[in-house]
Amino acid sequence: MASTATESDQKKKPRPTYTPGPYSAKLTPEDHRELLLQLYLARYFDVRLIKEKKRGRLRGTLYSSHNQEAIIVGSLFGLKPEDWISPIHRDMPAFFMKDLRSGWRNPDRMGMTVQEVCAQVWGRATSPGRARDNWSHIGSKAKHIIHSTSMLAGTIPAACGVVYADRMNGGDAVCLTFNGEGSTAQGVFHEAINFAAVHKLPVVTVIENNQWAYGTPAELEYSLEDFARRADGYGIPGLIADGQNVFDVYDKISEAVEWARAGKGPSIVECKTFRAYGHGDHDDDRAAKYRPADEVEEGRSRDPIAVMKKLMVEFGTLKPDEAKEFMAEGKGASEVTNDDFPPQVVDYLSEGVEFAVNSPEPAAEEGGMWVFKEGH
Ligand SMILES: Cc1ncc(C[n+]2csc(CCOP(=O)(O)OP(=O)(O)O)c2C)c(N)n1
Ligand SMILES: [Mg+2]
Repeated sequence: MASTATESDQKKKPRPTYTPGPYSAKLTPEDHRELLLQLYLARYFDVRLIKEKKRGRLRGTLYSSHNQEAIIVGSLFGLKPEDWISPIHRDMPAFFMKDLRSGWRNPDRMGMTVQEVCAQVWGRATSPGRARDNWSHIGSKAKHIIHSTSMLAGTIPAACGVVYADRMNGGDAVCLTFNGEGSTAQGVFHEAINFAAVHKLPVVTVIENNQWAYGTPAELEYSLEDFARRADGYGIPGLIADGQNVFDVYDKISEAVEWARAGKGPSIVECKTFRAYGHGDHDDDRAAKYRPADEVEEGRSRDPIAVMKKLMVEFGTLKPDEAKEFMAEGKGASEVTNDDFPPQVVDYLSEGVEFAVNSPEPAAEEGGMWVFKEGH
């Protein structure tokens, strides 16, 4: 491309490729650094668990959020501690990343601990569900996290009830529900959002459009390109965010959250992304057959960590040399090592992993307990 600017001119005037929006423009350099660390943390959770499984210390299916971390991090960052969330199988880090902004080791933080979440993944007696189920089937009323169900879109009606009650009690909490684009075809998705729209409930529905629902491509799930258009049918706003860009996610979700908190009702925010691997790790080999290799390569080409580093360098909040440190971006679990992550990220998650590995399994006689009221 022809350009009259010399190289030194360009160095003097770095041009951001992305203009911060009304909310992200107010983020401080410290916020940028925290966001980047959180992206690393979400990624490290993913690759560490895959490594743990490969070395035989972990059993059960893993549902990777690799390449989708900017959605988790960017959407949680703008919430107040008392806001509610309902993560699903793709958002496992969200359970311990909620309210991380108030201090990773803050005992009063309104999020689950990394120990609780790891114990859940390992199916140990110390997990919130005492190993009755694994992965995302957890929640915490105290920390304002709606218990995840296996029924896709099933947490949206629960979210409606939670915020309806909160409003009646004089609260102003917002609930962020996370959903894959495939789940938007569920009947309950429509019923719940219609209810939220009619009652102007503060429910923000995040659609993580990763282009696939198990083996079904997006074009066989919905006849329009933008899943945000689902909002039109309910007369509510439908926003679209670049799901690889944490700043854009933060902006669009913050706009939706402010709208909801002001009493204007629900909205949908579609975050466009790409599912980097199989539906779960049991599907990795099959997914490589049903998805064209060039589509996968293209889908993984905008790693959210790399996108954020590039923007931070352009904004002047990360030095070019610093951007070359901790090169986790673009690497799968088998290529990446602990040296590719900031030490505080490795240390923090390792505390959770070691807690889980050293926790006991529940006693066999617990198996029949708490199904019916004990003692009857
Ligand atoms: C009501 C319902 N139908 C089917 C399933 C089985 N199932 C679990 S995840 C999944 C695909 C979900 O795709 P999407 O909503 O796009 O989320 P993604 O996995 O891509 O993040 C399916 C079909 C389910 N859990 N609930
Ligand atoms: Mg999907």
